[in-house]
Amino acid sequence: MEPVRLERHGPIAVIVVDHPPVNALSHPVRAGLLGAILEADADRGIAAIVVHGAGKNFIAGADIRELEQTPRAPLLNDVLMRLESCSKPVVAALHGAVLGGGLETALACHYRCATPDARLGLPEVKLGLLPGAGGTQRLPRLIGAKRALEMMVSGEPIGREEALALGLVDRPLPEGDPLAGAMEYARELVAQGAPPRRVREKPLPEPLPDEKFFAEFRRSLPRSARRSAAVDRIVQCVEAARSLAFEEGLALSRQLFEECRASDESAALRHLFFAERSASRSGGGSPREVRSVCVVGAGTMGSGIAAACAMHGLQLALVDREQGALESGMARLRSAVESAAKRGRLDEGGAAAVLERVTTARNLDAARDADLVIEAVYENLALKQEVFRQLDGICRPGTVLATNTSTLDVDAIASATRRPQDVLGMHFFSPAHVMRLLEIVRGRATSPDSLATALAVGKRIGKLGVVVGNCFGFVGNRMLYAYGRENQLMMLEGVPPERIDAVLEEWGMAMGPNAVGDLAGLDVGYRVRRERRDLPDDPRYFRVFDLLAELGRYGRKTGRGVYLYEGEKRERRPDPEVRELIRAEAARLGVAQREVSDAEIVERCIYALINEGARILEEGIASTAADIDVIWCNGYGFPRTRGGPMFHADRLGLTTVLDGIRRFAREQGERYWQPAPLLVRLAAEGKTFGAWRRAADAAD
Ligand code: 3H9
Repeated sequence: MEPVRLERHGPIAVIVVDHPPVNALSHPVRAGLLGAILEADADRGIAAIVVHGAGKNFIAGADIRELEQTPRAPLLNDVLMRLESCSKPVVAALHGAVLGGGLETALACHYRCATPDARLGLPEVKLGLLPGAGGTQRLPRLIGAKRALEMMVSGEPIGREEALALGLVDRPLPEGDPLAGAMEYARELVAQGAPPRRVREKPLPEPLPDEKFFAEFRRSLPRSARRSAAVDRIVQCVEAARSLAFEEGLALSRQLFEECRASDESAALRHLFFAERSASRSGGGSPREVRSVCVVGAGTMGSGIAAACAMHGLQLALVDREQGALESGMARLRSAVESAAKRGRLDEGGAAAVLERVTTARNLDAARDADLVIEAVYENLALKQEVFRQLDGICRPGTVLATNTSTLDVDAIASATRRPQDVLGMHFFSPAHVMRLLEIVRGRATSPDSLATALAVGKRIGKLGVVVGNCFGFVGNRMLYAYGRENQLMMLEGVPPERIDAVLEEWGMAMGPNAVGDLAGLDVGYRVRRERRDLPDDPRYFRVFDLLAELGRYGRKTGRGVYLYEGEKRERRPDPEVRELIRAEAARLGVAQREVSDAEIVERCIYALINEGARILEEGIASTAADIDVIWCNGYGFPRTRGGPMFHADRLGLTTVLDGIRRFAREQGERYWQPAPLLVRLAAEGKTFGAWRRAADAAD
């Protein structure tokens, strides 16, 4: 079927964009649109034109897959210039997603009407792009430079009511399909003799932004936005809208768009766009229906998970043996729900409706009616096995039993039941009601349906679920150990912890490894390491964190860890005493002090991460390199503009990474610097992690 068709309803022409799933503006759509515009404009029997998107959305923007190639004519800019030039009124019938090139299309129409579900935005910046089809020139002319800049720099869409208030939408339509209302609007316009109204002919509204305005706007940007080349170019384009004629501003924005499109930043963000969507696919299983969830353990994690479930419409039972724990868990849950309500994040009914869905119990019998149980008790294998043994006796057949363990063997936990096919891991990240990442751990016997159920629940509660295999640390924490190891060794070699953090933060990590350690609590990792039997026999291994934990310096919560946290704001401050402690420990262990360059700090941490990622990939713990990228960008603060560790490695070239690892092996010894066999093979073959599939998967 043609992706664009022209329908005639008496004197009203309707151009229908019908290109599932989201009416993206791929080449055939642009060509179809142009053809339909020319035909409708030339037809004397047509008095007005409506542009409509079939399905649930108007148009969700350019086709992101096509952005990999040089664009083919007709370019969207040219199509929209022609649309705007139409000699009869053109009405945009807005509903659902009106995003990116979709909003730019609406801006080139002469009148805009919208149903209440319309979401209007220019999210290009999230893909490292700027609105390249006139959005940077038309939006400021319509709603003013300040609001236009805010929308383009944040990339966040606005709702219909705000769009009406801003003059971005002219007429509200009732709920449902917008087409009838839009045609009605078009007929009225014809009856009134309303002329075509072209945004490009409007001057920028007063007060005109001056140089000072733009300088201040740039200064007010958060650090991450100031580093983004796309943001910088968006501001340049709006400056051009102020000082240049429309056509010149448009030409400049097109040129800057092309620069963005060709940038590494945009390639990385586009990679993540698709990686995040494919990570959450079920891989063949059918999800079971889940209406009620039972969370066992009302500690920090348990109450956070419970809050996430209840806030997203699930019936929730929170269970803890201890009355005190149950009460403090409920207090945390309530405060999470209330703060979400304050920020307008809850649907109808607000906090009261959410809390009504929550019950508490001291006894596991409360799990009897649950469709899914998530266990979040203390991290101890025997305890968890006992909980699962009991659940096995209590729960209905088919209930999915999940453990929130971050370190224990999911198969060992499943073995306590007679239904290992229904057991899996759901590894949430703290705070569980905020962090998006969810590692879903596939045990040896876990069925595809159980996995699909966990993925579906994850999606429902706003999480990004990624299925991973069962091993110590799964994907995220196992790689974190490799990355953290180099941080620890460099501290012993004499690099101050604050310098390592500063260098890695400058490189793009949201937080350096030492600040992260303090935030998570140095005692947490310390306890985990005491339980492990597989650690290298190396007195230097995580010695600095262990030493600080032994001294009761647990991090933020004790006011001192690697850093000091004093004063009202409790901001991190380097502690000279820690430097001394590390120096003395290095001397005791006989670690020579040496100069380490900024480049070495980055390469040792990041190459260690990549090398471990390559092993994880080859072992099948992660299904694809893209899954690893999704995990590290969403759970560990890896810079999205670098696309994740495996994408970054592919961009650097695997030979470069391998050469670096071999150099470190020569300089530091081979103990930690054995290149992963997959890395060696792919580098030799000139291939990438991104394109690699295990033989069994490739044959599917
Ligand atoms: C742009 O417009 C540049 C312009 O300035 C023009 C310059 C010349 N392209 O998210 P979902 C696919 S840049 C291709 O799961 P939802 C998506 O991959 C663009 N494919 O559904 C998925 O496929 P699959 C600016 C796209 O209901 C399926 O559609 N626009 C695109 O949760 C369903 O997606 C944006 O950045 C696309 N543009 O959310 C908007 N969009 O099933 C990006 C979606 O095979 N899109 N797909 O995995 C979104 O924000 C959400 O997808 C949307 C729907 C809200 C529309």
